[in-house]
Amino acid sequence: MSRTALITGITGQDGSYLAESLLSKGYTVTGLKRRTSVEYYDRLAHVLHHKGFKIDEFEISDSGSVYSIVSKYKPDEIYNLAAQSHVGTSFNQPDYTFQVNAIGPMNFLEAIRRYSPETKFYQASTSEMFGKAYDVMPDGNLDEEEIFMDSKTMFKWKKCQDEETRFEPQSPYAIAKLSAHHSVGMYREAYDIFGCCGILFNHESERRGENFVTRKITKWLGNFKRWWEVQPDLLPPEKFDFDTDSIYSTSGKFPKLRLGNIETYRDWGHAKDYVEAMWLMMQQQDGDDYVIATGETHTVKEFLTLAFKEIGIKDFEPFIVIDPRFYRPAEVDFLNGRPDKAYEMLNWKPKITFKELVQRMVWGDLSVQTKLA
Ligand code: NAP
Ligand code: F7E
Repeated sequence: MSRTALITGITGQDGSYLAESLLSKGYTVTGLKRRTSVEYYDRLAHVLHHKGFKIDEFEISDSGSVYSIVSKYKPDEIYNLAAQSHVGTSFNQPDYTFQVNAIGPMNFLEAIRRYSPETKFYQASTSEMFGKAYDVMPDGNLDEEEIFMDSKTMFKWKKCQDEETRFEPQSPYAIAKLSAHHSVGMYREAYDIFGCCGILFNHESERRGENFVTRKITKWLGNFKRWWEVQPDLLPPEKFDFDTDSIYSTSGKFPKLRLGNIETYRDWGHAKDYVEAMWLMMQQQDGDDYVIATGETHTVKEFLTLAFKEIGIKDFEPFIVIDPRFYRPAEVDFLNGRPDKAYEMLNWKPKITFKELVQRMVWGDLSVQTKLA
């Protein structure tokens, strides 16, 4: 008999990639979604009609709803990906964010304890839990910006976060996720439930939500390139006129790209690689926590530079506006994962590089109908 899995957050970026991956491994998959007035399955086009796949409805913040689902399916594996996943939004909706991101996972753990104790549980933890905290590790092969020299040892040291780094969350989102992270540890200890937490660093894709910074940039580039291409005189970018808000050509204007803090560092990978790590964690003998990252960090500015280069623009500065509306009350300045444990224990390594990620996202948005990749 094929193994069974429940995936919450099935309509999200990771849910769609994970469903594809599990179905290709022969699983029977039930995707869980919340009730919405309009059914929206764009990201699931590849799996919607697969015979091993179906969708069921639930609400993660409602314990009765979660208990019913778990006792109905008693699956081999549950992947809890559902969340209010936007850090900026969590500052405006802290209560709701906590209900979904902290109470929701607790509802699943309690349901497993009561109704299906053999079910394995995956919780989508996050690098945001580290917040301002990082460690320093020796490393010999780094860019100037990533290192500082220890005057005694003359080693180069790399700032990074791994499973041992302390948590210093900086947002309601991160606090709620940290609560869920500790809940999994507690249910593991107290009730011997198989629970694992993937401490995933930022991962993006052509299917990324449109208000995360990477996709916001590539979506703008796609729209801009289409506008630029229909300019009758096809001006080179150096010939555009700029004011604070718009880019003028002889025949019209286009709004500039408005962004917040572009100095922050993120460790960006591709979601397709990261869902494989989720599955590998669930195949281990015991539940545990793993950092999943590329081990490389880049600023939003670097992402902008590479992305604009893809459409032939060398300098992105004239095309953007820094808008205080997109600054957060507290920021996470530097994230750089050290995924050595996942390399060693799970034999996992990301395949898609930062440069390829940027290219795939830009080219995804350059085609009018973003193809599922
Ligand atoms: P995403 O695209 O925003 O997807 C989130 C999913 O959660 C959507 O399917 C959403 O449904 C669902 N959801 C939200 N509120 C819900 C509720 N009240 N009840 C039921 N479902 C609800 O996020 P993602 O990028 O795939 O991330 C997956 C998980 O990993 C999230 O838990 C996120 O916090 C975590 N994470 C993400 C990253 C990353 O860089 N992507 C890194 C670390 C951790 P709708 O479609 O109806 O909104
Ligand atoms: O911001 C800066 C922003 O919203 C990245 C989620 O998947 O990864 C994600 O959280 C950086 C931040 O992702 C804009 O201030 C500048 O420094 O794309 P983001 P995030 O906050 O890192 C973690 C690991 C998760 O767990 C989350 O679920 O970019 N930034 N200007 C901007 N960010 C946004 N969204 N919009 C801007 O205009």
